[in-house]
Order: sequence, then structure tokens, then C-alpha cells
Amino acid sequence: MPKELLVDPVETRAPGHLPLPQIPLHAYARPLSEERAARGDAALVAALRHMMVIREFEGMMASFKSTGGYRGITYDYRGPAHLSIGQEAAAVGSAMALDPADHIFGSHRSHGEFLAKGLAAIARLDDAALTAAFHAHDGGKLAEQVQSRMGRTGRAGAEDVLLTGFLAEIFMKANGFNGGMGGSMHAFFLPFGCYPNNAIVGASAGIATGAALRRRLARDGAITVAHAGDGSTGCGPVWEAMNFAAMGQFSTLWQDGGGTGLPVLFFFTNNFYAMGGQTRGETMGWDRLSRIGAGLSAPCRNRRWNQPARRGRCGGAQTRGTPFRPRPGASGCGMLPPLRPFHHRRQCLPHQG
Ligand SMILES: Cc1ncc(C[n+]2csc(CCOP(=O)(O)OP(=O)(O)O)c2C)c(N)n1
Ligand SMILES: [Mg+2]
Repeated sequence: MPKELLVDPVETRAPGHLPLPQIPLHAYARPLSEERAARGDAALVAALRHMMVIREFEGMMASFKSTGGYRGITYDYRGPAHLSIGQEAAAVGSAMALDPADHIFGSHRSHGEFLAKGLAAIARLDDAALTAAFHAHDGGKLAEQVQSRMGRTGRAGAEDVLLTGFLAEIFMKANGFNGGMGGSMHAFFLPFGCYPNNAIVGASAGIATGAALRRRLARDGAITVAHAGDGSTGCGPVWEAMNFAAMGQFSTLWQDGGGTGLPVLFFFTNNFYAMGGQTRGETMGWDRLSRIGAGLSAPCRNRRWNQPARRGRCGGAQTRGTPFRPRPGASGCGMLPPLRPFHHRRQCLPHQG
């Protein structure tokens, strides 16, 4: 325990006011023309494509669960299907800002996050790196199996392996990414930075923070992301993790170059529901989820995902998506609409009347 930190009574007892930092709300409003110029059309088309892949994947799961089939294939799937229909953009946007070596840890509703991170990693890795990644998994058996059946190689073939390995895992098959032992809520594929999601609400926060401590010690420049829902802000371990990530000692006592905290980002996907409860206005104290980081310290406030300060200085920082999921509730199965552009704001707010 250090004793060298001065507790200065003059400064500590000086009257004054604590200034609260400004927290930007939906401040990102770059016009489409500028967005196209900055990112390039190919990147924007890829983002939409990844969203559509996720929508179709989850639509397929919904179809298997609710009708016992999909496009003429019958299968009685009895496991969990926590779908994230309507939340694809949050998953894809966050994943596209990450490098393959960055790690994500998901919530119980993480199919989209897993696939988005995998697709983003595939888009950034070359053929040799993809082959090595799949070889590291079970000696490359899954990739051989999938590619010999589907006949595609390169990035397209890698996407086939990602989707098959994940679906087989959800269906608890031996050729799933984790031998079918993890299922829908504990799947992982480490070469793409997809670490396990978690059935325990808020648990990803503590686990990602522990992983971030390892990254901080290694000083390898990578970050970890804790994906969580708005309901997790009612869980003690989430607050504990945010405090741990922002501990003062990282800048006051650690002698390794300073910084504001651990390289972890708490990404809350705020769909305004937690089971049957409504978070804003009912079960939570906050009026805006984006307030909660600023209570710790200024650098921990809500961040735009694409801020350049992302790396190395994002301890306790948080960003959050505010998508609208068509169906509140844990599973939300049923026939679901295909992904299509919204022309009118009211179409985006199906459960807000
Ligand atoms: C620690 C814990 N408490 C309760 C539950 C039961 N539970 C499962 S999902 C859920 C609601 C989660 O809401 P949120 O975090 O907003 O995620 P969403 O379902 O909206 O994606 C609850 C309370 C749980 N899995 N873990
Ligand atoms: Mg929620």
C-alpha cells in the first residue's frame, strides 16, 4: 500500500464546485457525402453487407426455432436463441473500428457481436493469416471440411468457415468452434478476437477488465471491449469493473508511461429493456445511460466510437449504441422482417408507438 500520495488538507478542504464534463449526445452527424469521402463506398457497402449477414443468420435461427425449418431444411433447435434483430448496426460499427487483435467479450445476446467481429477480422486479414488462424483451430479440420464442401477459398471461404463454425457451435455439434460444448452463449474463436459471451448479465465487464489489465501490462496497444446491455448497469460488478478500469494508480503510481486507465471500452447496447422491465424511467436511476462514466472521471465519459483517442487512453471510457429491437424480451423469436432501409423515423420505433 503506497503512502507517498499526499492528502493535502488545504486542497482537499478548499470550498468549490465539481465541474461535470459535457457529455455529447448523438453528436455524430456527418453528412453522407462526407462519410462516403472519408470512408470510401466499399467500406460502407461492407458495413451494410455485414449487417445483412447477421440479420439473415438470426432470421434463420428464429425460423428454426419457431417453425422447425429454414428454406426447406428441417431442424428442431431447442437451445437458446437470444436474438439481436435491430441491433446489427451497433455490433458492426463497433467491430469495424477494431483490429483483429482487439478482444470482445459479449453479453447473452451476442450472435451479432461475434459475427461482426469475425467478419471485420476476415476483411482485414490476408489469405496467409486466415489460413494460419483456421489452422490454429483444431489443426484446420473445420476449414478443410467447410471449404471442400462449399468450394470457396480466400475471404469468401473464411466467411463460410466463420458462419458454419458458429452455427454448429450454437447447435452444439462436434464441429462447432468449441466442439459444441459452449453453445449460443459461450462460443469463442480467439484468432479473430472473439472471446466468450456470457449468460450472466454484466459479467463481461469484469472479464474484459481483467483481460485489459493483461493488455496494459503487455503494452501491446490492443484494447478489450465489454459488450453489455442497458440492464447490466443495475449490476454491481459492472460498476466495480468501471472503477477498477479507471483506478487513479494507473496514472499516479505506475511507472510505465502513464495513461488514464486500462484499455477497456464498455459498450452498452441500450435497447431500453431488460427482460420485461424498462430501464430508463423504471428500473435505473439514470435518465441517460451515457451519464454513468462521467461520474468516475472526465476521461471516462461517453465517447464517439471513432474518436482517434481510442487506443491506450480509453480506460473506463464507454460508448453505447441506442438501437431499437423490434421485440423486447429474452428470446424474441418469430418471423422477422428482412433488413431494409428505413424511410421514415416512425418505422424505426416499433415499440415506442
Ligand atoms: C446476474 C443475472 N441476473 C439476472 C439474469 C436474468 N436475465 C437474463 S437477460 C436479463 C435482462 C438483460 O437486459 P439487458 O442487459 O438490457 O440486455 P438485453 O436483453 O436487453 O439485450 C436478465 C435480467 C441473468 N442472466 N444474470
Ligand atoms: Mg436491454
